Amino acid sequence: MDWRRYTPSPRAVDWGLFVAVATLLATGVGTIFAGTAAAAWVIDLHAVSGVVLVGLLPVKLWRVRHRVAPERLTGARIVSVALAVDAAGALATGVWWVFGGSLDLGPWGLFHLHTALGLLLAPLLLAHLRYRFHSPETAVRHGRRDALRYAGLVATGAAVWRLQGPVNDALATAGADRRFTGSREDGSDDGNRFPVTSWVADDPEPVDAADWTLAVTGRVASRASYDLADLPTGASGRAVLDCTSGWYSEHDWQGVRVGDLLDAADPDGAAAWVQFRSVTGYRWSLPIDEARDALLATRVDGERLSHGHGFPLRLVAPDRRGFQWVKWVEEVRVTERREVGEWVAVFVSGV
Ligand SMILES: Nc1nc2c(c(=O)[nH]1)N[C@H]1C(S)=C(S)[C@@H](COP(=O)(O)O)O[C@H]1N2
Ligand SMILES: [Mo]
Repeated sequence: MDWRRYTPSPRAVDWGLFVAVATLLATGVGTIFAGTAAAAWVIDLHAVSGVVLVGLLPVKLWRVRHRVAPERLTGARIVSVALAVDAAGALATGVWWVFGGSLDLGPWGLFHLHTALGLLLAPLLLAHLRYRFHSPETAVRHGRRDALRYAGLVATGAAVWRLQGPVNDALATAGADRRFTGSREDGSDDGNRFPVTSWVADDPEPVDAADWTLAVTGRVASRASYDLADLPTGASGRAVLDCTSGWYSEHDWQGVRVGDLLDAADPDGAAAWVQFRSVTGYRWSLPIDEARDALLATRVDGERLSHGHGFPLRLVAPDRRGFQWVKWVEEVRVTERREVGEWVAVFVSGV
């Protein structure tokens, strides 16, 4: 069989690689916000782009194999080799994750490694393009034929991605129970016995309930302050905490409906967002209508929340990824606009 018949021309391979890696980066970062099944396409596109890259990378490496002889290694080539190794590593860890692999890297695991290798592609690709960039005019020589080859490659990628589900099921791998986000189940319906995670570095001292109050502030007619014992608890709901580091856990949560706190405080006409603020400075906002249906939980599966999971109060925001479920909440702030700085706070609180 002559593989060249199925292989796009060299320039088209380079552009295909660029598009595949750019798509992988954009969708990889995009999964951070994929909370509902309506966003499953982000992960699907990520996976299909990964399979396309698996198809293209060997073609490119075969073509340039003579350039990497040790005596010919220049700065540009070292960047190229690093890029190839990193891409291969990101692909391998991604595929391994899909089929249920794990890795013990102290506080980190396989999914973290995949994320790190994936993010590293961005600077390496930029450096590589700086050295190796060719203008696009040379790309279109076999335009039609290459387009067909790419259509075939993408279709193959979609088929392979479609097949991994049944293969995982048939082999009963640890990858079989993944959610559409890629996360794997851990500790559902078992009270506090699920992973404790911080987005970056939050690790506060345990909160002393005697010193703690919950303040409702901002664009409200009557500000309020509650002791733990005064909180109008009695609401409950079932929701999935799905952390962007690759695990999810489903529980029954008990606590206060945010809508009940808002009704008591009476937001004014300009109120549009509700920000949940942690004792650590970590904070996140939800649109006010969504916030009404969210829960501030004091208990999980009937157990009092442990310190690690946010005692005395943590946000339960259904259909939102875990990093938005603020722990150790001490203030509910009604605002007109979303605070831009909360982005930064998520990264630097606790550092
Ligand atoms: N204050 C605060 N809340 C936080 C975090 C944090 O670092 N600080 N981490 C978030 C992340 S990334 C996740 S996945 C969940 C984890 O909740 P858990 O530790 O109860 O599993 O809490 C979120 N809430
Ligand atoms: Mo997370």
